[in-house]
Amino acid sequence: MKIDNVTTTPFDDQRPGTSGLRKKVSVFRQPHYLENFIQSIFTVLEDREGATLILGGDGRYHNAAAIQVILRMAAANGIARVLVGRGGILSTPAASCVIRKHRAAGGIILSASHNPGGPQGDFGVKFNIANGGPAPESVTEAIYRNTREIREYRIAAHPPVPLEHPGTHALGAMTVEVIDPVADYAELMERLFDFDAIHALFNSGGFHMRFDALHAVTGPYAHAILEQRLGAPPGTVVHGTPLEDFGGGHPDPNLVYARELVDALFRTDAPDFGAASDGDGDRNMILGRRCFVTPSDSLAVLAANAHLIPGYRLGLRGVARSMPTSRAVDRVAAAHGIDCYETPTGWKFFGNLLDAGRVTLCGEESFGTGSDHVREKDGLWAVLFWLNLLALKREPVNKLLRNHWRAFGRDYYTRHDYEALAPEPAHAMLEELHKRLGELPGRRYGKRTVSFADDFAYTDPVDGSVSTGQGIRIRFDDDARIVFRLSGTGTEGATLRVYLERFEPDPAHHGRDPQRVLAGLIATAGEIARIQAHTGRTAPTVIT
Ligand code: G16
Repeated sequence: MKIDNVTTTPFDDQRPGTSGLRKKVSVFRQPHYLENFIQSIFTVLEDREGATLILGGDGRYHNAAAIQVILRMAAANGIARVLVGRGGILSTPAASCVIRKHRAAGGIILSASHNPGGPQGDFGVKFNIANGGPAPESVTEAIYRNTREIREYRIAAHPPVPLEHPGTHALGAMTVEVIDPVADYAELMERLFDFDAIHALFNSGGFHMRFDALHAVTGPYAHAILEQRLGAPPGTVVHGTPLEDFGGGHPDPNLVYARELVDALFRTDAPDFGAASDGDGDRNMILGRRCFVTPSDSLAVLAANAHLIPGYRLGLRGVARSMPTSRAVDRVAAAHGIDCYETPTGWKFFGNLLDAGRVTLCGEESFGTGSDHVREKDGLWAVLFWLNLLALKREPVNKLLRNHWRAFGRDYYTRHDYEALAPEPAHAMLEELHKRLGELPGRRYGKRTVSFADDFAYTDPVDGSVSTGQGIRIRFDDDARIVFRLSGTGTEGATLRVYLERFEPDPAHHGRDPQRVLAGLIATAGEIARIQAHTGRTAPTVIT
């Protein structure tokens, strides 16, 4: 097999963000762009000679072409064996599962997650390490340094490897194994959850579910697990065929982009349970009949009930949440006497805590929940966890939630996103806020006084690494909280995220509309950060 050493020059925009390198498809299609980044991954992967690598993606536009390039580069860089999902498909949690099960040196996942796809949409490359989780910052920074210095990449001359059917192919000295993308993952789910109980729920005649795969990667997984194994009637999974452009939709499971599902769950003939996942299958949204469960509440409910689920019956070692996630899970942890960790946004920050056995469950407000079963957040896992709970409790989602709030209190919560802002004023706004942090405590806004303000910094308790500048936190005398940060996953301008929350202990006040309850705090956020003056925006683009 002929191997070419191709001369190249560095690109200056290949620093991975919150979750891998995400850019417009047009950026990735520039000559050498993908190759430079992939070579930088292989260069950093020191034990690549003879190693096994996992490869797959969410099926979005450019997935198929990129996989062939990566296979040829893997062969040229001494990888011995690559396991690829059939058709180039692997959800992010399934990739994590396969990396762990097959003791691979790592995996490359092609996805821009919930960002739109298609020729005008986004593409992305994520690198996961041997524990199955996203590469930590030390590794992503090393990859980035390589992209700044790269002068040459290695690629084998070889025709495309057929990926449509399971089987084994030789690419020079390297073996390419095309695997069923669902099998290993489904087997793991069956070990964690009571499939018999969920099967009985689906066949009780009184329970109906709708799962919206948003034409993204979870379709094949949901069809196989919910309909074929668990006996949910055909048609339970909608939009279940992955499409390169996600059918023109935005594969983000939230109240705005999964509108069709939300509408279906709020109709008079609504199903009992609704759920959706995102482009690459790691996010989840949970709905009951006329009821939306915030991701922060979902994490708290799962933590409070984990001991009822077979895979977690010994209890939880601890829990973790990203800093902007509401403190609902903290209350469960306190009641159960277990540790609760607050980490920066980004699943990679949970990796060390999970590996060290300090936490079992973790989650984020950004529709991500997961556990130590893999090292990624896991959309379908969260759905199965809820189904298992519903099968045991046999009560509506809204009742389960109300009972949870009665026991622990309710953290009213919302996130306001201002998308596609001009980057300069957005950064200037946060810099201004940063400079004023010292003067905020003691200041009065409406009926609240600021009690605390900082820019969140995190010291990893396992390896001692420090991550600074992770978001501005402002707390008030009534324990209400506002967090400001810029998204690390957008590809168009800057996105400001404003996270708002307030605790309500009294069950008599648990049935209110969060936007109303938080209206005063929302106004205060606009005032403190001078959002309109800096951005010209009078309202957020997305409210969840
Ligand atoms: C990624 C990360 C998450 C993060 C989310 C939002 O999710 O894995 O940890 O919470 O982005 O990040 P940001 O607020 O910086 O946009 P995904 O599903 O896009 O991989």
